[in-house]
Amino acid sequence: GTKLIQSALISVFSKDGLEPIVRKLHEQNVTIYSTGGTEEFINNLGIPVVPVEEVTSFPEILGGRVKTLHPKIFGGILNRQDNETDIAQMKDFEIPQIDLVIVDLYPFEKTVASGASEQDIIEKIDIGGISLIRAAAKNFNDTVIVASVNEYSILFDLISTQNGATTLEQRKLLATKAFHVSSNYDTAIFNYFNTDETIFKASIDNGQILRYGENPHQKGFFFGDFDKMFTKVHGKELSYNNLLDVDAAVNLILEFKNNEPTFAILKHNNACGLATRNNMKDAYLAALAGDPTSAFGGVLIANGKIDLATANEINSLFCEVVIAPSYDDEAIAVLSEKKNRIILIQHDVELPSRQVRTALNGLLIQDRNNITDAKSDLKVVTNTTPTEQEIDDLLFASKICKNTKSNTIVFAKNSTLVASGTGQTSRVDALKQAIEKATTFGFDLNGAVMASDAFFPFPDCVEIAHNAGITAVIQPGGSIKDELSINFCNENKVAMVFTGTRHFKH
Ligand code: 93A
Repeated sequence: GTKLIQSALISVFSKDGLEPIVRKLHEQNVTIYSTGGTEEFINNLGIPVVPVEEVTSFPEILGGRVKTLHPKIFGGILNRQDNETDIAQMKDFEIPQIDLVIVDLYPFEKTVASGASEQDIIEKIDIGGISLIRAAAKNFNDTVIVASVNEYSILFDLISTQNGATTLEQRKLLATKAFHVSSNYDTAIFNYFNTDETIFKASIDNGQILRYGENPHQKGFFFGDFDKMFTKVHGKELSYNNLLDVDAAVNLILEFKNNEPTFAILKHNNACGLATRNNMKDAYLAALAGDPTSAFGGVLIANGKIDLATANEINSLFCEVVIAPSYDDEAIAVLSEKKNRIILIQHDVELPSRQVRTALNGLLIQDRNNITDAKSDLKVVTNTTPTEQEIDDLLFASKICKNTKSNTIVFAKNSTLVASGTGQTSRVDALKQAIEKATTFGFDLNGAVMASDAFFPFPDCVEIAHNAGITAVIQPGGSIKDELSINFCNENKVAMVFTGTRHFKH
């Protein structure tokens, strides 16, 4: 429950911001213990302070390396106030109670950054301070820890408005912040020493060493629990690129989890074929027809069981990986005829809710894009309304679009990916690529629909699409020039729906 601060140990490297805190503590009659430089600072403010040496009956030694490291100090911080043995020992050994610990650690990172010598840097590895922080944070049940200047304002409020009373919840929050400080501090020390790649290797015990990274001259590792997501039935070890493709495939097929039999073929993380049919073999054949050239060496994924008939068809294709939730035994036997082909059984496991990648000298983290456009999200913005079939195809195309590299344009017709433009620097280029591909593989675009991952800044896309035969369009909307695209569609009887959701993927 609630505890009152009646005593405090203050040991700070930087004295900045300390004065108002010390004055407030003094106002509340808090007994203050302190180390060398901090004690001198408090003394100079004319505020009474007890040197730790007086508590420990031991001087600061080894040039300051040992100041607070003493049972009388750590006993005062770590004792449990509801434990009878602790209470008795506190009495026996004349250990003073310490309710609050304020620490500002030796500036290790700053010293490294200043280009100081190794010996100077080593001297700035704080031992006593980090121990004080960890001890007080561990005992948050009884002790308040302020491990950084950033928490001074919280502390100041506590002493001013609550007269130094703290709740368990407040102490636990401060302890959490304190462990964040201590873990960052130790990480900085590790990073300073860790110049040797062998330590990097040793530190990735939980990571899997891949044959190489994206290219043979790059090292590669995978951190994750592959076996939780898949059972590998057959084939060679997965490469860095295989894993990226499998990731893209799994994300894509998730969109069609509860659909009729759906089959997708991916290359370089993008779908080059995808179709839904009433049986898996037909779905596969339709996916393959989407782009038989790209399918060579691709990653194949099904949303349901792969049976013998499907496996027989797949067998004549050179492909890297086949993924499905289940297989007929004969299907596995057929697919295993190729020695290197990787066959995975996908388990029903949720993917992480956050995505991480490096950027510059740090990380970018974001939530997964977990919005799948649904019928209820669609706002028809044209005079022409899409037919039921077109609506199905628009939503189908949008699911593929969302899982394709931006800028992207996806054409679909009758639950089949007809063609797409992927990863282009302009939307018009993506559109032209899609038209070119559809033409190459003999598709008739009349009556096909178009999905775009982001809005059209100009009406040129709907114009080009209409001329190619597209009759319905799905896009987020939101351009200041939306009206121009809408007008063009109205004049040419093209249906267009807005979703309100952008689906960039970079
Ligand atoms: O050298 S230490 O690791 N040994 C200690 O026992 C110890 N106790 C506190 N450094 C120690 N400290 C650190 O001293 C604190 O973390 C703080 O940064 C600094 C405060 O010293 P002073 O009060 O003498 O300025």
